[in-house]
Amino acid sequence: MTITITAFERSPDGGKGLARDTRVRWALEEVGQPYEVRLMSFAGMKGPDHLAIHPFGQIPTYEEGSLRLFETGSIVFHLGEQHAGLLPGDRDARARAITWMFAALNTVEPPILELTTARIFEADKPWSRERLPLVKDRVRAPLDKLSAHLGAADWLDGAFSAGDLLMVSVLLRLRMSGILDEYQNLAAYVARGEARPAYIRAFSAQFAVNAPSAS
Ligand code: GTB
Repeated sequence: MTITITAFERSPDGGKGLARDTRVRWALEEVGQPYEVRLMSFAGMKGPDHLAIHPFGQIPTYEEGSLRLFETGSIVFHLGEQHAGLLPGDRDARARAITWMFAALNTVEPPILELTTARIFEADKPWSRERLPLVKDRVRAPLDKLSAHLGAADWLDGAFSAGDLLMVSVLLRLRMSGILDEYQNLAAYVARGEARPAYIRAFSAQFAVNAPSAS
């Protein structure tokens, strides 16, 4: 059955792979499933056809026959449930991998999103300069613990899993801030994720659409 996902017709990040379709593309590549992409304009994302699939009018979405999904975490989880390569077979290891998926999206990502808001959308506010260090410290708080947990290991819990896919994707957003490089083992962890052939294929596919030179 054909799998179709949605992505920005031109991501504002200019091909850095930070929009969330990259996570879904990466998961699809890890499990070896071919997919098609429907590129969306901002207006199209808010139109009735797309809202019928994604109630919040965002990307990415996932269609497979009559199944229509939204929320990146749910899409990655679905792929992990349906195909080998993202979630371990052992019951307890699988539950732990799912726990790391939630940790990435619920614990580590929210302050990182807040940092993006503070740096970009609040930059012109009179209180912005004073607030930024507080927001950065809120980013560092879970990273201190994550770094201590990872230690010298390659992945969060044994073999690479959907938990690592989401955690690496979340941490990638930090690179430009310089905060990732404060944690040598986390920077190496992210680089390990980016070196996976599946990530390279996913990144290239989004880059072909979003690079400034793309037509
Ligand atoms: N919780 C949802 C999920 O995980 O799927 C969040 C989905 C979401 O935020 N989608 C964004 C979107 O559709 C794109 S990824 N935004 C349009 C809108 O809300 O109208 C967020 C994003 C956007 C841009 C960049 N960038 O340019 O760097 C990075 C990430």
